Amino acid sequence: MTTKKALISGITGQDGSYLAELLLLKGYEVHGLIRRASTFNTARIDHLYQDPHEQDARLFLHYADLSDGARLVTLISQIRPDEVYNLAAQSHVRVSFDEPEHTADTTGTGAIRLLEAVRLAGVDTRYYQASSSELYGATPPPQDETTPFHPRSPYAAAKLYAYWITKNYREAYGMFAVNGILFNHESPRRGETFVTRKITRAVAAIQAGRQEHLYLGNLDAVRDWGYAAEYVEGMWRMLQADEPDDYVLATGTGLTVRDFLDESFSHVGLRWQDHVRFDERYLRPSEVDALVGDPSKAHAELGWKPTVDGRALARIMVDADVEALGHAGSPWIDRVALATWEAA
Ligand code: NDP
Ligand code: GDR
Repeated sequence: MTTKKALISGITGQDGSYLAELLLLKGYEVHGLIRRASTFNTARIDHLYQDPHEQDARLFLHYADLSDGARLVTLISQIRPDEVYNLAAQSHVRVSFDEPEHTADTTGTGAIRLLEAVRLAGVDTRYYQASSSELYGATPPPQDETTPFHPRSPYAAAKLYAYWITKNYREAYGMFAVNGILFNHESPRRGETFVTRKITRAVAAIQAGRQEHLYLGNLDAVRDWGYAAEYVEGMWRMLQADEPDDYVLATGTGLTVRDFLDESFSHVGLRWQDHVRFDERYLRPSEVDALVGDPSKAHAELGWKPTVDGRALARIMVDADVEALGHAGSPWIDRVALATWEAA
C-alpha cells in the first residue's frame, strides 16, 4: 500500500494541528505550509514535529504564504499531494473589519491561488476548502446546504468568494474540490481571542486569583459550538467520498454567549455576573445574530455525527485551561529583560 500524501495550509492553526495529528495517525505523509515569522509560531504542532532527517519522518513543513501564488505552484508540483486541505485564513471576524483588504487577499484570493496551483501542477489532487457558517450571516437558522447566503463581514464576503471559486473549479475543470461549511468549533487549542477560549482562559485565571474581570461584547449572539477534533475528522471524510460535494458540519444545537459563560463559570463554582463587564470595542459593525446548523446530509452521506455539545465543550476547555495555568509561566514574560529595564 502506498502512503497517501496530504498538504495542509494553516497547519499551525487550531484545525490544522488536529488534522495533521489525525492524518499522521492514519498513516499519511503530511506536508504543512508555515509562515516565516520573527518568533516561532508552531506551538500547536511542536509535539508532532519529527526531524526530517529521520528515516521514518512523515511530517514536513515548508515556508509559504497564500499571498504567493508562484510558491504554491512550486510546492504542489514538488510534493504532488493526494489531498490538499486549505485551512489558512485571516480567520477572525472582528479583525476583518480592521483589515478588510488583507482578509480578502488571504481568506478569499488565497483559495484561488491554491486551486490554480493544483490545476497548473497537473496533479490528481482532492481539494478541501474551509468554508464557514458565517456565509449564512443574516439568514435565520436552521441553516443547511440549501440555505441562501447573506455575509455580514469582510471575512464572510471573502469566504463567499472562496466557496464559489471552489465550486467553479469542480464544475469547470472536473476537480474533486469540496466545501466543508463548518459551524463554530472550538477546543483547548482555540485561538485566545475567540469568545469561547477568551472565556475559559478567564475562568481559569479568575479562579486562580490572577484576574478579576472579563470584558466582552454581545452576549446575546447564538452559536452552534462543536469540538474541533470531531470536525477535522469530518473534513477527512469529505475527501474520501465517491463524489465531490459540499457539506455542513454542526451539532444542531445553539447556545448564547451567555449560556457558554454560565456553563464555564459554574463548572468551577463561580458566578459570571460577578466578573463579566461590557466593552463596546468587542461589538462588530454588523453582527451575525444566530447560527445553528443542520448536519443531516453529512450524517446520511458521510456517516459523520458529533458527540460533544456546546456545554460539554465548555467544561473540556475550562478543565484544560485550569490545568495549563498549573504549568510553568508564559514564555512571553522575559524576566531577564524585565530585570534589566528595572535596573536601568
Ligand atoms: P486559525 O486562526 O487557528 O488558523 C489559521 C491558520 O491560517 C494559521 O495556521 C495561520 O498561520 C494561517 N494563515 C493565516 N494567514 C495565512 C497566509 N496568508 N498564508 C498562509 N497561512 C496563513 O483558524 P482555525 O484553525 O480555527 O480555522 C481553520 C480554517 O477554518 C480557517 O480558514 C477558518 O476561517 C475556517 N473556519 C473555522 C471555523 C472555526 O470555528 N474554527 C469555522 C468555519 C471555518 P499563523 O499561525 O502563521 O498565523
Ligand atoms: P465568530 O467567533 O465570529 O463566530 O467566528 P467569535 O468567537 O469571535 O465570536 C462569537 C460571538 O461572540 C460574540 N462576542 C465576542 N467575540 C469575541 N471574539 N470577543 C469578545 O469579547 C466577544 N464578546 C461577544 C461575537 O460578537 C460573536 O457573535 C468564528 C471564527 O472561527 C470564524 O473563522 C469562523 O468562520 C466562524 O466562527 C464560524
